[in-house]
Amino acid sequence: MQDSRGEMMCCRARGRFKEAGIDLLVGDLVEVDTGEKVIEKVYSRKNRLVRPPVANVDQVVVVMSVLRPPLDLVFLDRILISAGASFLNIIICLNKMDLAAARDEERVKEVKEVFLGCGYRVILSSAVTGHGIDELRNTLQGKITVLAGPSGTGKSTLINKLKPELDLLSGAVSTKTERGRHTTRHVELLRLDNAAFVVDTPGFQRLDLKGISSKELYSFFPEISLKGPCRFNSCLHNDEPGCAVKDAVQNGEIASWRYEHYLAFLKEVHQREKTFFNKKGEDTK
Ligand SMILES: Nc1nc2c(ncn2[C@@H]2O[C@H](COP(=O)(O)OP(=O)(O)O)[C@@H](O)[C@H]2O)c(=O)[nH]1
Ligand SMILES: [Mg+2]
Ligand SMILES: [Zn+2]
Repeated sequence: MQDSRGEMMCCRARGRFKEAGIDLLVGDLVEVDTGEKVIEKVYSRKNRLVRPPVANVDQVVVVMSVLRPPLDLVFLDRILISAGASFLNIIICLNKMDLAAARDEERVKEVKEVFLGCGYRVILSSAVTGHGIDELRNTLQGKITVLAGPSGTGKSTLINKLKPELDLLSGAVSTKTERGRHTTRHVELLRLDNAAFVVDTPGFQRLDLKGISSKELYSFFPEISLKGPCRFNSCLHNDEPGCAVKDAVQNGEIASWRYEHYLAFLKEVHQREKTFFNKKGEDTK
């Protein structure tokens, strides 16, 4: 347990929590009897993530690197859908800008524009030059933030930059796999200054898009869901005639790579739905 100033205290929880089936989670807001060192009360949660297991998350910062490892836009879109499906506020951080040569920088700026157009906040950063670090710090202020993103993109390094005393383990990216070697396994709220708490942990929930139906998939692509109307109300913007989304891709209003990701995810979700319904059919035979 830690108090609002970040002072740590080791406490027990009252037995009645266990009896009532309440698991305490990182991020829970609690009342503590500081004399007895016992947690007396757990406040109701505004949300809870399963992966990583954290309660009361205000936002997710998705950290991607622009190079080393290379910018993986499919992975980014997957995380955006997954976080969107959990109703989380999302900020995109494109890190290692110091490695971007002029040509890469142009591409990154294009990508940034696309995501700004979708209503996401985008921060360009470098833990090496310090570019964007103040913006990141302001974004985290007073909030509980989960850092998500592939390993090796600089999450631990960015947190170290924000608060050097934490001295988190960061891994040099091995040139062979271009992935970070050390990964952060346990879940802990790290307290930065200005009452900011961050969770630095790999893995994020539902990257396999489980629980998302083909009919709702496009609602996680803001630029697609705002287009329309299409000729058919039920249009999934795939190969239906009179599709306003396809027109918008053709005339450049919607980025073609975003649309391609949408189609690939749609196929994936369709496939799962088909297997699911086939299985159900067999079960009832
Ligand atoms: N050039 C450059 N390297 C960085 C930057 N941020 C992190 N790194 C390096 O990238 C590697 C992986 O960083 P790490 O923080 O462990 O990534 P994590 O797995 O996301 O926590 C380390 O060798 C860092 O020194 C950056 O902004 N620029
Ligand atoms: Mg790390
Ligand atoms: Zn359509």
